[in-house]
Amino acid sequence: MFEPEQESEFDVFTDLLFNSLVAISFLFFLAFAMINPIAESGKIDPKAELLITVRWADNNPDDVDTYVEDPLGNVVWYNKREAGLMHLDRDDRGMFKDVIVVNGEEIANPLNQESVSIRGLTNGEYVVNIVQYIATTSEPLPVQVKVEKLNPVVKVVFYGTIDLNGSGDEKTAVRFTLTDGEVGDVNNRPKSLVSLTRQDKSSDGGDSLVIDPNAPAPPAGATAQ
Ligand SMILES: [Ca+2]
Ligand SMILES: [Ca+2]
Repeated sequence: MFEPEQESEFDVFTDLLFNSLVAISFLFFLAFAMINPIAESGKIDPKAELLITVRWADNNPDDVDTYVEDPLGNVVWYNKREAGLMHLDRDDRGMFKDVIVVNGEEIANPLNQESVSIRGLTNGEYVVNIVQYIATTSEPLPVQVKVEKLNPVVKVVFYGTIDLNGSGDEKTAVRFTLTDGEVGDVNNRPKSLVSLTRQDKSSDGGDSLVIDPNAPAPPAGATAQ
């Protein structure tokens, strides 16, 4: 006569087991739904004439910043993401599981990459600098820098790896000159863009370079020991 009650307990157990499996399956589905778009993020078409890509190792917690100066003296960087025809897509701060927004959706992203797109070509010299804002180790940080001219066909203007050596280290990755769409004088003669952005331009009538006076300098305490 106890048999029906035993069957009932068994049914409760199987129900719990089944529901747990459903819940776990749903969590797996959610996890894969969030992971899959990462592979797609490389297909974004920036609709630009020039594309500058700065990349360092996936999941590395170090923060690298990209600075680009155009021939008119505009400088784009994390505190001024639009300048002239240039646009910095975002300030990648190197933290694991940062997010990007693609088609309105936030995507978890181990990628460490900043890119600057330039909508139109201006005759004169462009300067591309990289700066290590935060170093978490004393090891040099290899940073890949790529400059592409996109139209009418993609042409790699520069591709190289530059080591950054600690918090505050600024390197000129590449300088190049455009003349009616033709690239020339590719070199890496050092030129500081950080010091340009920290200057007070109000005395010489400059407008586009005036920046927030509260712009943070590289944190002294962040230097690796
Ligand atoms: Ca950054
Ligand atoms: Ca990142």
